[in-house]
Amino acid sequence: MQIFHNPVHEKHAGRQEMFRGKLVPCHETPARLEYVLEALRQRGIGDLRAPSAADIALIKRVHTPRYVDFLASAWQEWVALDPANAGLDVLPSIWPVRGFRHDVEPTNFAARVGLFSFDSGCPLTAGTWEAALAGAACAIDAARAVSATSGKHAAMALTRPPGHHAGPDFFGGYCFLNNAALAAQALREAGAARVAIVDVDYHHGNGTQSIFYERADVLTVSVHGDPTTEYPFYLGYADERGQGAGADCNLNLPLPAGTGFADWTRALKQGLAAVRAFKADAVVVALGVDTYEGDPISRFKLKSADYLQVGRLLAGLDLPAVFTMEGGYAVADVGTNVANVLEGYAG
Ligand code: Q9C
Ligand code: ZN
Repeated sequence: MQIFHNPVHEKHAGRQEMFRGKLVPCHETPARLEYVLEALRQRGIGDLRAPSAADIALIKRVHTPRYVDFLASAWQEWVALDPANAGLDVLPSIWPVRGFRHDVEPTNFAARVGLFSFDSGCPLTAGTWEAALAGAACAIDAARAVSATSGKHAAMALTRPPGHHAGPDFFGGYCFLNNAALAAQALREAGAARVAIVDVDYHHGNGTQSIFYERADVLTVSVHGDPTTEYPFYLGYADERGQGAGADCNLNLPLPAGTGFADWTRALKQGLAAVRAFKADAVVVALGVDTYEGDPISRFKLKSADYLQVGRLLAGLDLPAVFTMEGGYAVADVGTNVANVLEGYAG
């Protein structure tokens, strides 16, 4: 399996996130990916590839051009406001809600940050754009690597920062560019008529859902913590089924906090049945392992050995597959859990 590794992911290193009323050290750290690399190396899984240059034009067909341009220049703008800002991260602090205008970009920097984000747990740092862009390139390259194949054949993009909370024109939830959506778009443009995205991260893939909500060519499936109690709260309910041409092309499978592997697997199988019914030509797996029992910010109860079975179930689709790396914050166990998925997948 080709593994596309973003060599500059470590340049995205947030200092603090707003969490339960306090600024706390970021949960989404460079160490997470180092544990994945080490686990893959130890088990001899996959061959590592560096990504090519990111296809910005493709990125601007998934995200709005004005959002991409904002991300590309945000850090420079921040430091230009005050040279001392170079020692601080950008943290969003103000947002437009119902009734506010979204079509006018304020000149004020903080106001523009709020226009393009949805939470204060997602610091934008000096290296965020470079890391996000290289991660996106990994996802696009992984898609292109499997696009000429059929049947079970996979590539993985080791994406940091993760992507599934990033929408058409907003960041949040530790995500800036939606790597899974970019992989799906790349698969479509390489000839797959129908692509499915299966999001197994603990949190609802709100960004991915929003990007494809009115499209019939990409099925989005997400198994996640019930948004009535779990982040991102404002999206991810079962009655969100897609709209317009995209009607019935979105499937949300929310589960209560505390759900264990047996019930989680039943939901995943329902999601995989939808992928088969959709007659997808390829699948993107948004692979978060924050469903793990030891995850510090999530509340499902999967055990490390369960991830082998997750991989086997995904392999049962018998489709070309692109894995993107999403959440998982029990840092020392993230490598084992990701490697178990890939090992189970490879059979
Ligand atoms: N009080 C991903 O797994 N913070 N993002 C939750 C709860 C946001 C998780 C705060 C969690 C985002 C990719
Ligand atoms: Zn998550």
